[in-house]
Amino acid sequence: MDSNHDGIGDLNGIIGKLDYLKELGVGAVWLNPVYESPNDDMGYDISDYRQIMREFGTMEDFDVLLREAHGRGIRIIMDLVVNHSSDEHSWFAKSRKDKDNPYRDYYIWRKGENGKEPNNWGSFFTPSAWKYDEITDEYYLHLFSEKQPDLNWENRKLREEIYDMINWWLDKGVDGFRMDVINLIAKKPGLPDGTGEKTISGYTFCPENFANQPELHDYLKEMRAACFDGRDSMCVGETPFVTPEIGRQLMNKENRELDMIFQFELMDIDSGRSGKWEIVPYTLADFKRVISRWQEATKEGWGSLFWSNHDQPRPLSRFVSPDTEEERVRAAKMLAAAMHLLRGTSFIYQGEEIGMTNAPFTSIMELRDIESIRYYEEAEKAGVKEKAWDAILKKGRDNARTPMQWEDSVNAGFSDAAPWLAVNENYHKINVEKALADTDSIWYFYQKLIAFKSGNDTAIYGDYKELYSETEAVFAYRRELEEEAFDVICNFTKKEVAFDWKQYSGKEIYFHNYDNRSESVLRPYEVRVIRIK
Ligand code: ISL
Ligand code: CA
Repeated sequence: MDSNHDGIGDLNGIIGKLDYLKELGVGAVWLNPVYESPNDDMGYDISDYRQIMREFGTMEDFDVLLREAHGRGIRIIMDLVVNHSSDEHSWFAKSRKDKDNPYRDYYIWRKGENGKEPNNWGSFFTPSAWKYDEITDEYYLHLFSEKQPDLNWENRKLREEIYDMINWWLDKGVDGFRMDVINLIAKKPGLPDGTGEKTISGYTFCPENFANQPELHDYLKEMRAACFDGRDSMCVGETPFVTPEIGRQLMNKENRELDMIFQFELMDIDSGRSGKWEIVPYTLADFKRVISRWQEATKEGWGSLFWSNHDQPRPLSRFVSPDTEEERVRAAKMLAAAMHLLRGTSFIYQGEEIGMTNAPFTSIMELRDIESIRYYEEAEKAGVKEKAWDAILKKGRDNARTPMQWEDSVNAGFSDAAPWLAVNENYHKINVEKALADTDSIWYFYQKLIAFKSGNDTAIYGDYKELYSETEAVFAYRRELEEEAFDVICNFTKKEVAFDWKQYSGKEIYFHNYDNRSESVLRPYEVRVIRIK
């Protein structure tokens, strides 16, 4: 929400919507980065970790946000982006000056190899992960854009500066952190060449050399002891490329590393070997297997539940394909129950609660996301821009970044100035005001679901067991504690599926998305949550 007519959402805008969040039942807000940043990657490139981005407000505004949120029983979780900083951070300005200054080693510098990059690593946003710097005739490593140089975690002083900064925010009263690509902070010693396939620009994208390295666990333990032990706080690690085995290590209580992680197996389910832009088919069976595997893996730790955030397309456009307004509403409720009744902490992304959908972009000029823009440029050079555009429409990050749709007025009520990214035109029918006026809306379904999830022990602690796994089109599971159990039964398709409800007759229904019962079928996108004991 923009509070000062510049088309950019801001802290005062959030403060004005805290009552809205409270009403929905939200217990904590994760803020994407709000620190000072040149915004090469929308704030994930921080130039000062102890300042608020000017466009978003001031530190005084931040303190008010913290106080007002806490006053309503809402916690504030910050984004912690410490795999890299901005190249405009003062550390990097000093680091690049000469080879013997004390900041040189805060980043990862290497000599070139025969006039080329030090190794063949490809980056997330650019062809090579190295950028040549004339000043000292060396290259620096950047896994993301060239304006996001990777920090060198082998340097003890750098690590201590980061811990000081974390403690500074915790002392201020923030309740925890979502740690951006935290499992990339340790790189494989010697930075060896990747051996996998080459990308379209000839480099090799090789997570095996920069994700989940053994030293990662040492750094996380050290950070935990230096910052979090003895505090009432929460850390969730954003950890692409983790397997359930590594996940267990990261969130196992005794290990003293993280509290939760975001796993990516589900988000990568439609991605091919060369990454997210290679869109591959998957079946609901694959989908169910991934969910069940992670429910199993988080038994000893604690899971985090999400399929929507600022990096992902909208699930309503990605995992189902409703044609009518009625189908959209039903599908959104079905997806909500399917995801958020699993065991773990639910993360809901803005607009999910009103069923927002992907943006109908018509040209690359409308996009703001560096990832999509850079990919399009590369594809254009390689002569495959039509295919790239198709992939961007399906999976580009701006799909989910369009402004929140508050009401059916200019710019969806987000701002009276032209927003930084255009609003989705469907705000005339999909908006908060409309949702609040209809007791049968997706919004009230979420409100009820959140209240249930926060207050029901079975929903919180109950065991998970997949049901009817052989029934195509259906995802179903049971949550069970000694004295109570319920089944969640979802039709993921818009086809009617034969289903025998007899065994459930007379049982209490916790949630449903059709007014009347049916005896022998699951209707399009139908969900029922039924108490069985
Ligand atoms: O966005 C992705 C898939 O579309 C991922 O590959 C993403 O780049 C990766 O999960 C890391 O994401 C995080 O760090 C990035 C930032 O651009 C993302 O917004 C952030 O969530 C670099 O800081
Ligand atoms: Ca503003």
